[in-house]
Amino acid sequence: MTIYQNLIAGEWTGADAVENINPSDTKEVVGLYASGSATDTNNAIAAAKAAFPAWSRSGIWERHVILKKAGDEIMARKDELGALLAREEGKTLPEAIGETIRASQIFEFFAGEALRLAGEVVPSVRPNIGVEITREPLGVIGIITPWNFPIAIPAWKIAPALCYGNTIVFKPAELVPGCSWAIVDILNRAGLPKGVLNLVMGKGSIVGQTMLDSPDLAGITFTGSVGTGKRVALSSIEHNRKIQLEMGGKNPMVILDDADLSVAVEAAANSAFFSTGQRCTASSRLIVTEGIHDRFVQAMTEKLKTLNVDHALKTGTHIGPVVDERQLKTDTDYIEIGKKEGAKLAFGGELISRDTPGFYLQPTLFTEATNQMRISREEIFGPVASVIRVKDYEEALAVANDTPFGLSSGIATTSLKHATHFKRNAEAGMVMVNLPTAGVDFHVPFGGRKASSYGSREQGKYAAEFFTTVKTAYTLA
Ligand code: UN1
Repeated sequence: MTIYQNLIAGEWTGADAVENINPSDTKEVVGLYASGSATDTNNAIAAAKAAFPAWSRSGIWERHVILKKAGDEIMARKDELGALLAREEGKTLPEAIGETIRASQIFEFFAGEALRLAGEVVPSVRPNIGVEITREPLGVIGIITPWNFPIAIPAWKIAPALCYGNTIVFKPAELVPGCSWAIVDILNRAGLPKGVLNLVMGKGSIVGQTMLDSPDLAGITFTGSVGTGKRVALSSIEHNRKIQLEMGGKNPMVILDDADLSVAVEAAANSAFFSTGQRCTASSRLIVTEGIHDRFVQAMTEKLKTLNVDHALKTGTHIGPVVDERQLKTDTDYIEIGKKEGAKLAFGGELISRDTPGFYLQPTLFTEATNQMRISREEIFGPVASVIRVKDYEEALAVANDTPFGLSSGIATTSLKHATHFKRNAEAGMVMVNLPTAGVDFHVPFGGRKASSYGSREQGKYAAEFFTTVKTAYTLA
């Protein structure tokens, strides 16, 4: 089997490789991917540093053309890349193709943004002096991405980094190197100068740690666990480095008595179980008022019976496998914890076997949960959700906000009054009314509050906050 190598200083390199395994069929090796060393990582950082002066002064048309080419190629290959994504991560083929289209759209968006870079010219408070305010690229950016969105999250960090003139050392999650390799290959062929974008696949403990220890990274943008995010933060203070962290969620979905039941069930089932619940925007706490509680639980369990858990590439699959054995163990451990804490298992909870050996788990719904239980406070990152019964809207809002996290918060209601109040008072970076908490647009800000996020927003025009630094220049006329 050929080895998909790392890209360092414009050269494909690396002989040590690991297998990329398909979670829908653990007998299938998706490919062999290089596993980089500390030396590889340091070489990549040095290459990015050497490439920065020229790239930071490159023309905006050159950046536009490269980003546009990449977006176009990703779109043209959406079925093939979507299938690769589904094979390495386990989300269903339609979800994977949708994510691939999103990645293409992100490149198209930032191709456009490259042509719209602008600053401000303002008068000084002193006579005969002019003031210019401009944005300059930050320098070498470290990009560390998680396994759950193998193409969209790399795209939404790489595209703005390049658009604003930064160079990159990119470390994708070890579980899903395939899509990352593909987009680096696409960008490399699209004409990026050597060293502007370096790919170092491999272990967090080696590649990631070497990045954290480097004084030469001006910024790190990271999506992943709270624990690793904290380590990124602490090491970055020492190096006076800018950071952008997207970490966990324990997102609430409030369902009020006046909700349209089918809208509520669609939004809750999608948020909690699609993409196998493996989204930091998933809702795992369904906070339901008394008057609709029993009808909602009944309709949810009916809905769950109709969802097929199976091989990600199989037509008709609604929920693919869990990503790997370790995540499956976390999920089943939390199911046991939920039972011990006294929540009632209303649906699922069991492993299932299919034609191929994979990590298949039923969508799992607890009822009679309280907001104090561990299953309500800790992020599980699997197809497991709990229903928490509350008296009224006021209690629902209080429970929704009573969490260490603050990424996305949803409400199902037909009341304009409650929807408006919730939008203003939900302690989250994103609020969804009559929509799933997960599934976001690519052109508007993404991010959260509290333990979910740190630093400025990702995506859309707001991405410039992280990927640039502001300069104020005064000139005597
Ligand atoms: C989405 O819900 O469409 O890791 C995106 C995550 C998020 C992305 C969610 N950063 O789940």
